[in-house]
Amino acid sequence: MKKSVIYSLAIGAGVWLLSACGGNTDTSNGKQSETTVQESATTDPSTLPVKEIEVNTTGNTMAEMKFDVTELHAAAGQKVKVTLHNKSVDEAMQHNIVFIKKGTGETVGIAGMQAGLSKNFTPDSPDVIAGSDMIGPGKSTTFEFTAPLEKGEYEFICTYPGHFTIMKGVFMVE
Ligand SMILES: [Cu+2]
Repeated sequence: MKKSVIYSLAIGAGVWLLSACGGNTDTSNGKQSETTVQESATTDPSTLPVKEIEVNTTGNTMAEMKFDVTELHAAAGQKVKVTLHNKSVDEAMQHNIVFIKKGTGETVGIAGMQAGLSKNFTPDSPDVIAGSDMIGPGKSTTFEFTAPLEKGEYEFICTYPGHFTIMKGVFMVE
């Protein structure tokens, strides 16, 4: 198990390095990034501290509603504890936070509508990494999940019908 984890981390690092070398849009310092990748590749994710993330939702209309963050981070394989606070006062503002594979927001959002409220509008799908309960104004909810072992860019959305096109952000696994 441990061996395969390290193997997949090494693959991930290799892919990342290739793209870092090939990409000329990346303005970060290449040397520094390589060091970071090497450190991560030799770190057993189970020894990492739990990453605690607090996210607020704000706004009282479809036009205003949003997450108060646009980008979240975790290390590959790290345990993540997410607390979502719904800061709205309008009863129509029901929200959750669902972590998904990049580019699957529309697919997950539409399948979520069919899944229904009893499933927090979150479908059983390989595109879904983890998600919270759906909560109303003034409520908070906490859940935990393990960040993917594969480094890269993921996304988070609210899967309440009509919200996933507006309420979304980037989840970077490093
Ligand atoms: Cu929402």
